[in-house]
Amino acid sequence: MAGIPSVSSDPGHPRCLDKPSIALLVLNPFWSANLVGCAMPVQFSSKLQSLLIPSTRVVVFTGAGISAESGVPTFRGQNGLWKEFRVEDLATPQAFAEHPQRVWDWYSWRRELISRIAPNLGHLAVAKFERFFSDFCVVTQNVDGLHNRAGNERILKLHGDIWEVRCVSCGLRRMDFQPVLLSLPPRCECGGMLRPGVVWFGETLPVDVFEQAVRATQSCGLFFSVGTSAQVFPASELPGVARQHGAYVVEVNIERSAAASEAHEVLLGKAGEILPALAESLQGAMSGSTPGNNV
Ligand code: BJW
Ligand code: ZN
Repeated sequence: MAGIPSVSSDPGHPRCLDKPSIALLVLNPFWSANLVGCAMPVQFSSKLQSLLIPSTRVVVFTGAGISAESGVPTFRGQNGLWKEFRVEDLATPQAFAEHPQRVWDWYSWRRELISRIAPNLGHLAVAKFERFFSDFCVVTQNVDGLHNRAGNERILKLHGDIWEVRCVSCGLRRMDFQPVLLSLPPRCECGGMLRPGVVWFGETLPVDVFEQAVRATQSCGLFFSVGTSAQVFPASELPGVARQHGAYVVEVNIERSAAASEAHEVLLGKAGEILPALAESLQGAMSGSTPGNNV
């Protein structure tokens, strides 16, 4: 990926965090205290612990919150993009039809920002999950490509990819990783205008990708919903679908989301702190040690 720094070049994310800031709310009454790795205690239920075995089918569903600790702004909330920008000016097909330059300026700014940052400990933990669980996929609403850069391969991108460009005339799609595009709006070889390869409000999600996401959600045994407000349809339905089909649903978020009521267990805290703790617990399972012994 030309122009994008690799994971290993990122010195900004220490392995252990000095000041643990996690407050955990565990809704399942049958929970055990497990202290894992680093300095930070993370507690989760014995039910969740029992599912952290390679044969469990796992889906990790992610939203903007997992990238927040890398420096990618979220959409909603105090410092969210929608506080500063209007959705209808930037993230609808109508906005692009009427003001392509304005829309591209915004995407160009975001591409440049994302090109300068790196996956964080949360992304890296999700990449460890993929190596541990034999049936695993990431279903992400994020367009930033940070799961790819963290090393995940099985990724279903519901809202497209900010690094993809698509011709509005001939339909050609290609990846373009240049952080700064030379002329905006960029043009296709056919002369048509290129648009960002993302899904805007009012547009249909890529049907095959969404179908695969629903199938994976319906058949998994453990479903993590990480860093999403679960306010955007149809992605917001997935935690409920997972629960209806028998999965154990775990939310990881700094606050309860609209989908928290679908979760069996809510782990309140930063994804970049909770997910690495879970990943360390997997390593304990691999080596046969008990995570509780790490105290
Ligand atoms: C942390 C953390 C940390 C922070 N650790 N956690 C009325 C009018 C018109 C349309 C509609 C309508 N009502 C419903 C609709 C449909 C519409 C919709 O849902 N609108 C609602 C907003 C009302 N949906 C659509 O139009 C979709 N298409 C559609 O429905 O087509 C029909 C269809 C039907 C059935 C099947 C298939 C299709 C398309 C939606 C496209 C969304 N596009 C965007 C932009 C993508 C491109 C880009 O990036 O520019 O996608 S909008 C934006 O929201 C982006 C995100 O992917 C998406 C979800 O946001 P997300 O990820 O949840 O982020 P936030 O910011 O909301 O939340 C962050 C969370 O992280 C918070 O909870 C924090 O607490 C947490 N957090 N730091 C852990 N460190
Ligand atoms: Zn074209």
